Amino acid sequence: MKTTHYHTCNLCEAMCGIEIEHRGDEILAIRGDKEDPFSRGHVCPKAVALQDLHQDPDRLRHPVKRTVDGWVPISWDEALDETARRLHEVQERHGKNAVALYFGNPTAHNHGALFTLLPLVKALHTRQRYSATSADQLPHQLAAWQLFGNQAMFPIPDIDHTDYFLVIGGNPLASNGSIMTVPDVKNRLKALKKRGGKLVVIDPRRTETAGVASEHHFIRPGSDVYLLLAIIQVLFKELLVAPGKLDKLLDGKSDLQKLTENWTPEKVTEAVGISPDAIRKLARDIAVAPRAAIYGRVGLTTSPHSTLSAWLVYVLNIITGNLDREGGVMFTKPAFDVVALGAIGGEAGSFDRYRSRVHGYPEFSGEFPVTTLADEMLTPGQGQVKAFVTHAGNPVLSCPDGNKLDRALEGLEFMVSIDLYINETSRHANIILPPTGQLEHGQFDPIFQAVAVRNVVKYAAAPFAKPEDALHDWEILHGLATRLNRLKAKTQRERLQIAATDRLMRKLGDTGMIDLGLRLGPYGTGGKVMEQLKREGVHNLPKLAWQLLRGKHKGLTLQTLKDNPHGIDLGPLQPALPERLFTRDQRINLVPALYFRALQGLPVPKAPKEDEMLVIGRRHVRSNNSWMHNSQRLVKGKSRCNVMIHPQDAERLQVGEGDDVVLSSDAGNITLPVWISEDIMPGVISVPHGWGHDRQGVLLDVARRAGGASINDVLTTGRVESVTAMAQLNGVPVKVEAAAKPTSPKRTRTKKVAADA
Ligand SMILES: Nc1nc2c(c(=O)[nH]1)N[C@H]1C(S)=C(S)[C@@H](COP(=O)(O)OP(=O)(O)OC[C@H]3O[C@@H](n4cnc5c(=O)[nH]c(N)nc54)[C@H](O)[C@@H]3O)O[C@H]1N2
Ligand SMILES: Nc1nc2c(c(=O)[nH]1)N[C@H]1C(S)=C(S)[C@@H](COP(=O)(O)OP(=O)(O)OC[C@H]3O[C@@H](n4cnc5c(=O)[nH]c(N)nc54)[C@H](O)[C@@H]3O)O[C@H]1N2
Ligand code: SF4
Ligand SMILES: [Mo]
Repeated sequence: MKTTHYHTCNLCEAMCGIEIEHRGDEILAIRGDKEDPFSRGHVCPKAVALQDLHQDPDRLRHPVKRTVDGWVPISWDEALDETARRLHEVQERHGKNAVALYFGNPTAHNHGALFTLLPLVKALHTRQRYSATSADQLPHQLAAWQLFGNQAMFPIPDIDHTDYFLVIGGNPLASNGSIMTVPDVKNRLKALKKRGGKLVVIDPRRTETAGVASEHHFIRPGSDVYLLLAIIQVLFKELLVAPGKLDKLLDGKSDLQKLTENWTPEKVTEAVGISPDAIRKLARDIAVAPRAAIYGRVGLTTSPHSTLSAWLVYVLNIITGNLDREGGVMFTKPAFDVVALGAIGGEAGSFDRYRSRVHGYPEFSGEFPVTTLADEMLTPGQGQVKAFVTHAGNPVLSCPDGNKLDRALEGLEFMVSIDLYINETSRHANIILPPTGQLEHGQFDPIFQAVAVRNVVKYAAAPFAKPEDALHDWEILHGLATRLNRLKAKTQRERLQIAATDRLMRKLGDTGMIDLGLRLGPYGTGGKVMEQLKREGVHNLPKLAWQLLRGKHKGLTLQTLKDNPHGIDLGPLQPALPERLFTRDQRINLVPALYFRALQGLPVPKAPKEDEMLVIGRRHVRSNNSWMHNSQRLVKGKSRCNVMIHPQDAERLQVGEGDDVVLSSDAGNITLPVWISEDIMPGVISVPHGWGHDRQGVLLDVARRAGGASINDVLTTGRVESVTAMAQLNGVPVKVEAAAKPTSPKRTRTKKVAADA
């Protein structure tokens, strides 16, 4: 019998509703769910590839252990027991910080993992914590914490109502939006233009988004900070600063004026590559637009000066009165309030409480930047990392200097990966713990609902039953945490407490935790309990949880979501200040001390060197970071992993369309074909990341054959942002040369491993 199941795609941040038609275990079709009030039937090509992921013969279905005879299947009990025991042994022998943890991007798309990662973090109690954050949105979180008192309090563009949308370093038409959950972004942008609004894109490449924009400006990679400073300078100079109702909440306006007064358009124009007239026009257009939203994303947060740039984007919204107003940038009122719950759990934000062992890099939110991960493993001495846990991450392809990390992982005493595949990173593991696949678990998006362009909430039950002998991510993480805690427990009391927590978690399950969060949230009726938690902290949560879940409840609960399988629209974003501010005085200091210092240390920009080539990244709608490349229907055709280059540069290098070039740096080199196009600035090349699956031992049959190479084999860990030491992945100089022409008629791709020490 044919059945239709409504679900949510969790591959990117857009949360598209999907409709899965199946007969038993056989998937017949995956389509957009037209009745999903938020995504309105929109999907991208990746949604259909969920079927490939579900059926992929390379996807692991049971735990495996690496032995001299290769990978062998083992039971869950054996796998979890051995993993916990070996991690515990390493910590006993070498100290707590000898175990490092890395959480990757899909962790954020998995509610079960989000609910259970902190207990594992607590059980291991190591300072060696890492995640994709420091290769991604860290500067946004830092700015949100510094300005609004909570690292999860992101201002979200009110794209459906704005009159002027300025996108700096984001390409939502390919990425489908980020820290701005916005399914069907293309039609929303069309609607913006139709109502007379303007879309303006600032990007070193004429992107897909730039292609539908009213205006596009090429910008020299890494120079956004100078553009933003000059825009703010013009606003002050021309008396266009107008925070409106926010004015009474602001401190530091005159500091900002003083700090920016010398950054004139004339001073920055050469470095930025935008004329002083155009910069002035940008400033005036923002100021006169009835409602404007200024948005910066990955191109801005992973390039030089990302700390300052991310902060200045928020500042620009504030001083033009666009924060917290309709059509500007606004805060969500999420049904599952991760922002408030995070603050109660002590996770509002932190910076530089302690520093990393090898390079002395500052901690951010309990994590070190990925730029020091390999060195913490390779550098001998007290505190050297000897064991590693990865969850839903592939740092060998996603972090700078993949070859160095490869070498570092080789030298570990023990490694475990909680992952679906044997890929570039997990091939180094001793044990791999594979969770259920995307269509075998329920889907709820506490993070992405909290950054969506409307207030929405949805829970989708699993389309397919959990296979026998499979575990969900949350069960694996919880299982490990429980075992580690048992090994550490010294008293009978501690052991009893661990058993009680274990019982509670199993009884609640992931859905119980969702239900609890909803009841505590602003549409639930657990407001009093929430207040109690705020006063007393989380230690009382288990007791309160039971009271709340048992009690009668009139507000929004999990049952409400089950009764509405397409999701619920809770309305457009609404003004929320000052009540929503988490700062102690419920005010916004425009220039917190760390930005004051960073701005004073900002070097005067230099004109670009003539023969220097800066590399930037590129996302494609048919790809997803370093994975989903094992789907034939997504990777088919000519490899999209190529070097986009301007005709002028191609001529100088004497390369023609499709010819190979060698990209090199101190870290290593890769060889890729060129794609010559006027859609990129001269002096800039664009290369997608996450490719090159031909490393030895990778068990991804389709991906292996898909070609390409990893740009992160050329990017170095040494190039870090000066405040946070986070990775620089965009606007990085690399050497580009024509590859020696092959002597045989068939061109073969060469790929040398870095020879650095
Ligand atoms: N040069 C360059 N580098 C970049 C970027 C760039 O633009 N340029 N972008 C950066 C950004 S923004 C990010 S977020 C990072 C991403 O970097 P990572 O998070 O390290 O890597 P991903 O490619 O997302 O790999 C996800 C892994 O999770 C596994 N997986 C998928 N779903 C699940 C699941 O439900 N559970 C579990 N347990 N595992 C799962 C996949 O098999 C895969 O191994 O890359 C960064 N690296
Ligand atoms: N299809 C697809 N969707 C994805 C992903 C994916 O891999 N594939 N990854 C997901 C993830 S993890 C994330 S974080 C989001 C990212 O979402 P986006 O930020 O929208 O990602 P990108 O498409 O990489 O857009 C970054 C843009 O910045 C530009 N850029 C590079 N350097 C600079 C610079 O110095 N200044 C300026 N102004 N622009 C610059 C690049 O040319 C590029 O167009 O996408 C998510 N969605
Ligand atoms: S845009 Fe594509 S990948 Fe992203 S949620 Fe929608 S269907 Fe999934
Ligand atoms: Mo990301």
